[in-house]
Amino acid sequence: MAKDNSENGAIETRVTSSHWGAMEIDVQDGQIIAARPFHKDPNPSGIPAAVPAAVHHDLRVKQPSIRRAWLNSRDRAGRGDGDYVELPWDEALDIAAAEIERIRQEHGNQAIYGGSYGWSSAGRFHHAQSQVHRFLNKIGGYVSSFGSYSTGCAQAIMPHVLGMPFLQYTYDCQESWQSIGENADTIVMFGGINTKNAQVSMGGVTEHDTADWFAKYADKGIRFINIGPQRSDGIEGSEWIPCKPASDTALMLAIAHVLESEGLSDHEFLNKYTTGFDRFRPYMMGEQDGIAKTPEWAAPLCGVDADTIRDLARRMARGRTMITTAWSLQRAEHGEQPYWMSAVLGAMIGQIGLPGRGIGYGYGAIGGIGKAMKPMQGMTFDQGHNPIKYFIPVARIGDMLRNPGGHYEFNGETKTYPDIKLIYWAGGNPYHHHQDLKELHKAWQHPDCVIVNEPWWTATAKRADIVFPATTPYEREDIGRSGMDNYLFHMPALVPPQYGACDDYDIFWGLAQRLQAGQAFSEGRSSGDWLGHLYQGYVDKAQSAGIDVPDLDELRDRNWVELPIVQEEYVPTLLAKFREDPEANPLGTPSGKIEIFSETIASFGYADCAGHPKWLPPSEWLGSADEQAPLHMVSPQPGDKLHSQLEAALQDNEGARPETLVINAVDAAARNISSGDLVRVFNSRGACRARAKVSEDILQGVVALPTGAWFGDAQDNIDQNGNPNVLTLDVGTSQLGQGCSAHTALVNVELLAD
Ligand SMILES: Nc1nc2c(c(=O)[nH]1)N[C@H]1C(S)=C(S)[C@@H](COP(=O)(O)OP(=O)(O)OC[C@H]3O[C@@H](n4cnc5c(=O)[nH]c(N)nc54)[C@H](O)[C@@H]3O)O[C@H]1N2
Ligand SMILES: Nc1nc2c(c(=O)[nH]1)N[C@H]1C(S)=C(S)[C@@H](COP(=O)(O)OP(=O)(O)OC[C@H]3O[C@@H](n4cnc5c(=O)[nH]c(N)nc54)[C@H](O)[C@@H]3O)O[C@H]1N2
Ligand SMILES: [Mo]
Repeated sequence: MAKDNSENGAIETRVTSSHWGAMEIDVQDGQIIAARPFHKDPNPSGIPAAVPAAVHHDLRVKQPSIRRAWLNSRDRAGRGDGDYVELPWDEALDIAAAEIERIRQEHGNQAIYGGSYGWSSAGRFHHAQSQVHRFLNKIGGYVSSFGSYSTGCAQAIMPHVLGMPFLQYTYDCQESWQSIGENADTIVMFGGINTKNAQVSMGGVTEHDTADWFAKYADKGIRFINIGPQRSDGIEGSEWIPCKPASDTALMLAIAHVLESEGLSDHEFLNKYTTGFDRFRPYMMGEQDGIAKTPEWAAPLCGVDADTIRDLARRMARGRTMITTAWSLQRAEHGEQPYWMSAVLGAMIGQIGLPGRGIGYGYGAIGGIGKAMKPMQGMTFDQGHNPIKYFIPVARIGDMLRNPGGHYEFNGETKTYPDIKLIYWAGGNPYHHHQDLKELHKAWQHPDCVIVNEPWWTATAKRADIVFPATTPYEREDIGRSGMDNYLFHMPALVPPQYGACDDYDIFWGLAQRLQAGQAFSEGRSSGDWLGHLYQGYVDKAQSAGIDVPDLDELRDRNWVELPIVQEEYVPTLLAKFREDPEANPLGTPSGKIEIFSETIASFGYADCAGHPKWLPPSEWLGSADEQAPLHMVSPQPGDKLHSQLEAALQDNEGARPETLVINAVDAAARNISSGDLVRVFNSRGACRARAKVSEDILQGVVALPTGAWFGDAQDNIDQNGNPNVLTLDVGTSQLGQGCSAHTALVNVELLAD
């Protein structure tokens, strides 16, 4: 942009993209003075308001910083004590490069963990994770990670059931909102469909239209049934069936039992399109273990009475039904089971593959799901080849650091944890996202060195040995484009790099040069050259797909363009084609059908994930609650922000921290707690402060504490800010999925003096 203007007092406004949607940003005298949602967005998120203060905040990492004790004596135990030495870029890069080299020489590249999970920022080129992966690949590779915190468990289980990668199912194979609206009349939502979560999407969604679809459905009389612990998980007007967290599989089994015993299951569908119902049925009917999975059996487990379950089953069988399952259900111990079981339910109802009906996962979890878009190839920065074959399921980082050389099971294989000497993180905040932070912190002492690129002094940056200050997207030029959106953005450098910040690309280039990989990393291109190169590749692909996009100069000029890729007419999904002709279009499972029983999974011999879905209570849930920890804590995504991002500014808002804990009125009264009171949330793993919000809209026995508050100073052993991960359980979902179990945690709450 023309910085000249903005430097003489004039206000200049440009649009840029973010994970929470496009924003219009006002710049004056080299400062961002305001950020508003893009004018084309019908339901914008409130997140942009925090951008100006965050970008210029005093909590920016200002210079390359090295932890004094590590610099002096390579200390590993004091991570988190906050005493850093600021060094010039050249010196800090020399020290980091020398340490990387030492570790490569002494231990090999399999001692470097570069999974570097996290959302970082929108923008196709300056994508921190791609940058760190490319850098590490060019110096000989790194231990990588599989899956995400979002859907790691689903990514492992669902290919066994539906025969395709879970994310392919999610993005390419789900019914569109339009098709659901036209064809369904009953939408049964396990975990709800959360419009607050639909504000966000990887790379951004420009027109947040999820809420509008619901308004249209409501006008048509479509019925929404929200099953879960919180009324607010369903859109307004939904019927709410309160259900205990982690008990959905029991409820689903009971619905299945009703379908089968009342002759409502679609055996024609089961015979033609599925395999293994005969192996599952005896378990469900109680012929195998003597326990019939009836509504009376499920009622005390899930807290839904037997008549309601029966009625629900009948409505699902008679209606034109879409069953949706939120991602949250698989972010819990045994999260494989409700995912698998909801597919079995869908199959028993027999509507899978019909337009707008059947099964869906993660609608509303992020904004783009359900948006019908013509496929168009994107822009991705080539990460190169990783010769190191070691990887971990992403949420097993604590176990890996604790058990070098240890064995563990993952999806049918026995694997070994590598011995990590160096962690390099760019674009993520493990001290926000990982479970059981106190245990993580102990494990974090294991490596010789931790390097982090970060714009702000997050909890993770504060626990690194070397911190490189990274620019934010407002300080560098980039392109914004998401496969789930119909807009394309030029993201201008709105303000100069703040303090001493550098782009991730230049940080890695500086390191690569010192490690004799400068040319391999850069291929002789500056970041400006790379942007042009990536964009040209995109233009070429768009042209061959018959879609007209402007060249880079024109895009710079126009700032944003709307792409003509919204899909108006119905396109049959892979499941629709499978339904049409299962012989010609088999699924990618061993049987070519939906697997209600999986020989493959059965052959793994896992007690925590058998050959068919089962009710397996987790180690912590209301069924195992006791006096010490009587309440189930769910830790949903924050409604007012993206994870821990922009927290530097948000935590300055009056009353914003500690984070708000939603507690049921009966539980609050028993503890003499009123709305606005300061409370202590605690269990045997840790404790944090929170601000109580007393509500009738959460099931008794359940509390909800959103994620995202920066793990703060643990004064008196209490996290002052309210990060739920001081309380959560760090176990894999099962030996099969090894996903994160964030929603599995029992806690207690008590009043704190203000
Ligand atoms: N208890 C509990 N825990 C959870 C969950 C839960 O439901 N409950 N959910 C989990 C899920 S689904 C997720 S996805 C994770 C999210 O966890 P994360 O993705 O780790 O969270 P973010 O706050 O988005 O972290 C991104 C970091 O990147 C930084 N960043 C932004 N732009 C740049 C850049 O250009 N360069 C660099 N170097 N850094 C940048 C940001 O400042 C921020 O610190 O949390 C997980 N944790
Ligand atoms: N505003 C905003 N939106 C976001 C994000 C953000 O940080 N901010 N993060 C994004 C990311 S990375 C992801 S992965 C998605 C996550 O999307 P989801 O996984 O769908 O979201 P959550 O908010 O974790 O959970 C939704 C609800 O599930 C309910 N729930 C928890 N456990 C259970 C259970 O056992 N059974 C039932 N029936 N319900 C349960 C809780 O009441 C919770 O409010 O959200 C995305 N959207
Ligand atoms: Mo996520």
